[in-house]
Amino acid sequence: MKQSQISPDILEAYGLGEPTSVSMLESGHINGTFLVETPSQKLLFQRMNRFVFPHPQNIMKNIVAVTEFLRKKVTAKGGDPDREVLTIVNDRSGSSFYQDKEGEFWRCMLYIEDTTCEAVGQAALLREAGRAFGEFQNMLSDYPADTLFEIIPNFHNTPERYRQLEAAIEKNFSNRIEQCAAELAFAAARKADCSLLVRLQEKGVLPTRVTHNDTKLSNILFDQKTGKAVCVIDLDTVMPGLSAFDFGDSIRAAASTAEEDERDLSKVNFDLSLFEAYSEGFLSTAGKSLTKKELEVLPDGARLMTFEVGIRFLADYLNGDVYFRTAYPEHNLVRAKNQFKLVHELEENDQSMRDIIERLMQNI
Ligand code: GN1
Ligand code: MG
Repeated sequence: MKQSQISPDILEAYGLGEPTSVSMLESGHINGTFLVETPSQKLLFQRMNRFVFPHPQNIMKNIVAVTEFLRKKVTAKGGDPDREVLTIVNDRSGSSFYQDKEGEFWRCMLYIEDTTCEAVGQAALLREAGRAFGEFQNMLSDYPADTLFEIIPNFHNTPERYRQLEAAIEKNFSNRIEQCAAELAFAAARKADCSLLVRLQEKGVLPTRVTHNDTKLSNILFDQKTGKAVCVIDLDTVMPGLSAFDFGDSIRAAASTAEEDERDLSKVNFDLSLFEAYSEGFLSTAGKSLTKKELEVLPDGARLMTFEVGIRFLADYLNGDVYFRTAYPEHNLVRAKNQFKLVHELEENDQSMRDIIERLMQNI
């Protein structure tokens, strides 16, 4: 079966007959996502990437537990859990995932109508995104973190990510080191910075929380008519983590003036007004529950998360593009250059970011 297809046995496992349409959605670098329409419903099927996620069963246990917890919170607030929380659809045997004949793991979710995802934002959208991710973190603040599986160990351990880059340099599997000499020098100059937040976490200065860990703008569904954030999606990496990294990953992805694979670096800029809009939304829902130290390191989270994703793209480029889905040979290098341009601008705007957070916190 081709990677871009969904076979009839999968649909049958979910008790579905002949669909009226099936389309592959191109968003995301990791899983394969399909929209399946039948006369009575719209469903999303996802093939979970077995290379990235060797234990899909554990992901589904995490997601089922977390979404059930969130449904109760949303219901208690008077919200609509079918719209504001992802709904996992079980297969006919009652399982939250299905393994097909080829050994691939699939899951099925309800499609949430009249919503859209955005990759790059405007201020109003970012305020909403910040509010939604802040609220997500808030709702999970009393979730017992130690009951969750750590889906990808060391996922946001920046010094460990740096060691992975060093291993990729050492191997030089794809023989591409010369093409990225400037980027490797940029990374090397920031090696010491990598440990900043992880060290504070190890010392207990920063608390470990239940975090989303992939907070890009496209992981929120917005209401098509009102522009309000409806639902946080892509819960694959919900696990214990740092608030600064969830905040930082959003800034990386959404306070840039271009998408993360824009080649023309003159179009890639850090936009302080977008940073302010996101921060305003985020602090309005998460601000009160964050410690003074957590607030203080939010700008560090933005810089380090951007750097971390940059070195992951670079390592994957050196490893021969085995992790992130690429559309052309230099795609990962383009992404790394793009992220490093942003790191540079985040460094230059460090004080301005701190001033904004401090000012916004005065009204919380
Ligand atoms: C991947 O799920 P997706 O494709 O949105 C990656 C994130 C990166 C992101 C960069 C499990 O996210 O960590 O920040 O690409 N997810 C995983 O766009 O590695
Ligand atoms: Mg993801």
